[in-house]
Amino acid sequence: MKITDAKVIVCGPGRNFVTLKVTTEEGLYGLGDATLNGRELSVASYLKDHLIPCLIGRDARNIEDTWQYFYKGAYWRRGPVTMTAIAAIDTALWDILGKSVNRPLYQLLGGASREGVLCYGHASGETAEETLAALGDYLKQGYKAVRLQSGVPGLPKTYGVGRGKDHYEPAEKGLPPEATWNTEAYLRSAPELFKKAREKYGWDVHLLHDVHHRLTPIEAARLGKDLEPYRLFWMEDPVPAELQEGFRLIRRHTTTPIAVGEVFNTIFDCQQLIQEQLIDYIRSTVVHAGGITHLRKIASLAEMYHVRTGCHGATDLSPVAMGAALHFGLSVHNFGIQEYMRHSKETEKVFPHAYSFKDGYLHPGEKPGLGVDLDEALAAKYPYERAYLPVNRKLDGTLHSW
Ligand code: EZ4
Ligand code: CO
Repeated sequence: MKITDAKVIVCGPGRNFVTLKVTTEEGLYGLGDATLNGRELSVASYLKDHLIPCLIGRDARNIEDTWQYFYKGAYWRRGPVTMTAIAAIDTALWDILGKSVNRPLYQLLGGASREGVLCYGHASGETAEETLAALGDYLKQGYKAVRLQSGVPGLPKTYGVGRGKDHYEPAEKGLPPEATWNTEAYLRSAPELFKKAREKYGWDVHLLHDVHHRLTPIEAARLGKDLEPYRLFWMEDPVPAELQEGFRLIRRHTTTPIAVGEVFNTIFDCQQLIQEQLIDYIRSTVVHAGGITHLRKIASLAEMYHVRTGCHGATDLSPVAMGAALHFGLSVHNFGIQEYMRHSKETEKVFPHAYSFKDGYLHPGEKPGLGVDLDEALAAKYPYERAYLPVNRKLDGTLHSW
């Protein structure tokens, strides 16, 4: 099964996506998501200029060897651009393998360990009342788990709060927008939101929250304690995670479960977090953590330490990554939950897919491989436009994590 062609497709149906399409001599093709929000063209170039020339002619079935070839063979290892490019190749090869034996991917990963993939939606609003109304809408749609984010009083714009009824999309065209941050106002308002949510909707729904890397360990410890009465499913990214040992401090103070890792790109980013049982959920996903091959290794390590998966699934991960995440989530034993932000209508049309949502669960479908396609002619109608995620500053102008 010789690889005869590989091309990178960059498109912008509502937001930018980079997709790799790998073709074999038999005429089979596989897709891999290569989207790195705000740095898309670097991955496209890394693939086109450096990896694809070495990929042509390789046997598409040697997935592990190909992964090692591009990881160890680069000499310069790890990093988001490298690992996203390797992930795209890896995902495309798993897609081809599934198509070649006419099986949905999850069957090649050990089969279904559950009937569906529990997912969480995103409820947000400028005020707690708006967020609670949005939570009510999600419950009506059948969601069993919902992330709550609300505006921080006094700040013009807050992470995670959608604009009007639009799908939440933080990247903006042009140069990076600037946001502001006030830790004290946030620490006062966040627990209030969850108090109100429990008072209004009770205890049957799983509630989640994303701190988005804004706190220090001791601040995160305080927030975790303040949230304890409301029994969150998780508190996500409480601090930036370059300093893995920093999580010890949070852990010492609170039983609120901790999730981290959407920006991690290898197992080495979470090795200490997992082995010291400093977290409960690992958020790394197929597209940014080296593909299905590498994510399976992360999950296997996590399984030994009672850590479950909780893959990132924002709209900047294309339906190709979502399909891959669902096959992974259906099969892996220590699955926890899957993030699910619905893509725009334009994106859904450009990427026809077999996965579907029902009663709070996602299922990857039964099509061979990933079950996700790319309509190239339609994609060509939505050209790439440069866009950036915001940068964030404290009220005195100091640059802060966004
Ligand atoms: O801000 O994917 O949990 N989800 C998130 C996302 C991230 C974006 C960044 O590209 O934190 O909304
Ligand atoms: Co997040």
